[in-house]
Amino acid sequence: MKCIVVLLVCISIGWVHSRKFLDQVNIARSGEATQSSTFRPEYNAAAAIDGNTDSNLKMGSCSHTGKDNPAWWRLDLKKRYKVGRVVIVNRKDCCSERLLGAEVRVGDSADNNNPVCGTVTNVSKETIVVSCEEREGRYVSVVIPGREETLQLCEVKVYEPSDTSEEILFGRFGR
Ligand SMILES: *[C@@H]1O[C@H](CO)[C@@H](O)[C@H](O)[C@H]1NC(C)=O
Ligand SMILES: [Ca+2]
Repeated sequence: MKCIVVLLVCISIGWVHSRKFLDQVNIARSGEATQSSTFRPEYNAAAAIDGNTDSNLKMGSCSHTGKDNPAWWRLDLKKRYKVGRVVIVNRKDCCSERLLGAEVRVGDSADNNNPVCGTVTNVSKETIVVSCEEREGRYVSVVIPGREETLQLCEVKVYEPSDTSEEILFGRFGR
């Protein structure tokens, strides 16, 4: 009996450690998204957190604002998290250059006035990874500063820093 318990504990620890690298939880999926304006109803802010990374706007899974200054998209994570990586899937069928200069901001201010943790500098990549270096906050915003622009996001994924394996484990079963 003791042997089995020890074995199960070992298997669980191994499982947690492999999960840490293989299958981190995308915490964006349980948040709520809003944006500066919505070009068409099907291009609403939630399309960027629907779990579908299709980068063709016509497939109906990208958010798309009108021409705003600044254009912004904001995710409310509902509670404070340490944010590790933010992964952005840009629109690819057209107009990917519109995202150039977009800032990822993380913090507790609900009006996008949070510290910048990364800027989009290369729009030829469909998938853009921004490292937020464990900045803590309830809100993750993508803002295009300084010009009138259209903001399109086909998916935004948010991950906690990869060393918080306990949070990932309990996050999986606690929600
Ligand atoms: C931008 O990304 C593309 C595709 O990954 C790459 O080929 C190119 O070298 C990058 N440009 C810069 C300036 O980093
Ligand atoms: Ca999507």
